[in-house]
Amino acid sequence: MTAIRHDWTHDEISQIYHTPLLDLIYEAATIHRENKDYAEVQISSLLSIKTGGCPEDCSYCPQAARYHTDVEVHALMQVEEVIEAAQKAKSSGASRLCMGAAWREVRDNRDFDRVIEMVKAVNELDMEVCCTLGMLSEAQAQRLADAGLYAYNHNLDTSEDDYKRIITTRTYDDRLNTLHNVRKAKLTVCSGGIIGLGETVADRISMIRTLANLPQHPESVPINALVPVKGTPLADMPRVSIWDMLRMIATTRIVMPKTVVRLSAGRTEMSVTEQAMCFMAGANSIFAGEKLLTTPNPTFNQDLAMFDLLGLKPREAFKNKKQPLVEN
Ligand code: SAM
Ligand code: DTB
Ligand code: SF4
Repeated sequence: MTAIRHDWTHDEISQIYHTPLLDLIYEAATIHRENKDYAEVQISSLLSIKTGGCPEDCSYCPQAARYHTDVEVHALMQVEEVIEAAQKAKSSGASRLCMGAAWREVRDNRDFDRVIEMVKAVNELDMEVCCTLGMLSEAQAQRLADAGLYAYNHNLDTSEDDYKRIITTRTYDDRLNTLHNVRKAKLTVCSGGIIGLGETVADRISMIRTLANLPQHPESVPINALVPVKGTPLADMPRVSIWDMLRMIATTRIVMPKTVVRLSAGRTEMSVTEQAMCFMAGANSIFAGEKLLTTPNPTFNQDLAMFDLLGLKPREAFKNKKQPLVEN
């Protein structure tokens, strides 16, 4: 069995990342196959519960108020609307609903009370509930946990050194501090990044290293390919190459062998063949449903056809609770 390590050096991860591609994929696939459930793919569905108008300046994001994008601002959804969307996602095969809000941070106000009601309601549908709401205090994380939240998504996006180039309105330490608060509340952690922001390979390796050297590996690591959106500062970035995506996924799989690695944003630009290679390289989760938060994604039916073709099956909800992982 591959050892779970938290003391990775930059050079070690760099060596893995630069392994000749087919050897890299083979090694990642081998580690992935030590897990008897390798053909199971976790399906998460995203729901933007509060859209646009965000005060932050994340240079990739169509929801930042300061950029002129086509995103329409939408106030916090009603609980009933969320339940309806969750039921639809569940009947299409999603085991997890991830609710996203274009907030810098959670505030202790009536909107948060409503999110707590949403968490309770989706949890009652026997789905894993995930939220991504920006920065959280420990007390807020605890309130979410008490309401039945399963996971919290908070991405590092890039390396610590590169962060200031991408976002100026908060720091890397703010990000790490929220992850710490999430852990203190015993929630599972979902944290990953984006490639295609103009980062260097060293930045990618450094981000993987930060995630891997946390006291506990995140239970899930989303790897997003930048979706360039008109009006954002990164609108003209070239499309990420499949080879880079494969190297990121395979390296993440090798360095964090038990983690769920999610092939996240960017799938509309990928062929089924390219996605198949990502599953081979150790990806075992996707975001499904025709929309991510504000941008398009393949439909549930397209994904089910792909699962059929590749012999993959959707993972049931709460599997880790029923069969706890040995150690992360
Ligand atoms: N506002 C909260 C925050 O920033 O944590 C939650 C929502 S935010 C949209 C969630 C994540 O979506 C970001 O951390 C980023 O990784 C990802 N994201 C946003 N825009 C993206 C884009 N254009 N392409 C790829 N990923 C994107
Ligand atoms: C993650 O890593 N990717 C998702 C989710 N976590 C919140 C978001 C992708 C957003 C892509 C751009 C959009 O649809 O607005
Ligand atoms: Fe706001 Fe999150 Fe978008 Fe940044 S990524 S602008 S915090 S919604």
